[in-house]
Amino acid sequence: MPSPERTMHDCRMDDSDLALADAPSLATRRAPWTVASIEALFDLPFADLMYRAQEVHRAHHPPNTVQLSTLLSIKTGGCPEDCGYCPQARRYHTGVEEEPLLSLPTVVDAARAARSSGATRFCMGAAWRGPKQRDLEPVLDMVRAVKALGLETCATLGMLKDGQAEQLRAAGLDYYNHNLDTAPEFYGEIVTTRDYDDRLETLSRVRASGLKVCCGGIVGMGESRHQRAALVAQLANLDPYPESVPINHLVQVEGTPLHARLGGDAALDPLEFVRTVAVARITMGKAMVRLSAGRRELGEAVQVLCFLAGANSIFYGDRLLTTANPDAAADRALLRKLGLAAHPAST
Ligand code: SAM
Ligand code: DTB
Ligand code: SF4
Repeated sequence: MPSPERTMHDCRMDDSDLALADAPSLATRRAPWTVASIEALFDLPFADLMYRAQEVHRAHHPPNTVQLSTLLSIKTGGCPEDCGYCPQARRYHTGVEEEPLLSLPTVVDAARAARSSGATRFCMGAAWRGPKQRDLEPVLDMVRAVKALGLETCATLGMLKDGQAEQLRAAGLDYYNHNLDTAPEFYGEIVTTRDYDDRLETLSRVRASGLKVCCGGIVGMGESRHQRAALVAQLANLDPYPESVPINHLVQVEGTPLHARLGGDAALDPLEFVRTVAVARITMGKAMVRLSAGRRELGEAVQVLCFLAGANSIFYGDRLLTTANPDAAADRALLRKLGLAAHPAST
């Protein structure tokens, strides 16, 4: 049995209790990560942290492969929520116009194009608080069609009601993305139109439906290191932890409250972002750790450190949802330079 309180030494010796983490069906529940033990990881000398992350990464994943995932905003803008980072919230003046749900052929064309340029995963995002049943029906058709192309499928549509996760799964969805975004104690400073428990409730519906969970957060919103550790603790203590963990760097968009609050400049030392990736890798060894929003702003050198820290997936394609992503050609060149191969879907 792992001890209830993890120490740095525990982390080193048992690497997140691999044996237990690998067998979630065992009756034994994993001991929870304490925020203090995760902060101790953050506090390691940088080289030691990277070494530890590499050890865990190589124990669970091919070390020189990265999954390419393409995002498509299927329903852009006009969102009623007030997430302080988000350019799609109706109440902020960010220049993002509300658009209707994309048509099925448009989505299929985009998915086909993504597949032709090498993506093996396709994630569909909608600027909804949550889907109404009449919204969900056309999305189910999109999921069926994208799945039929042989792509791994992911969707992020907001909060789900009873039965909706099951419908998505039956249509062929592999993963549902729903981020916790930040530490519970900081959440209320970023979003007020829902609370942390609402997020956790949707995550438990997703888990119960048999869908795989994609859940991560955003770094660089003015949170403290303690709060970054608390976010990772929340993620790593989900039982089982998410199969997919997107780590976003805040993209500061003019017109959002966070842009006003943080002044538009990089709010965070980039090495702190790298540390967050490494700590996510160490605490969630088997997960796909996705280097998500903010790669353009981070630049190549920091991205390389993120790969060394255990990131093994990127969003690939010239756009995220509404903001710019590195050019696909530049990404291919970067991966080639590093000897990183695109790897196939894991489903
Ligand atoms: N509306 C749904 C929801 O909030 O769950 C799904 C779409 S929402 C845009 C998906 C995720 O994008 C958010 O949870 C957040 O983590 C991320 N995101 C949104 N705006 C961002 C920004 N400016 N920088 C970094 N990540 C962002
Ligand atoms: C995730 O964690 N990040 C992606 C995806 N899941 C849906 C979204 C990033 C959005 C960045 C801001 C934008 O482009 O609108
Ligand atoms: Fe809406 Fe999602 Fe943006 Fe929040 S993050 S404003 S819920 S689209």
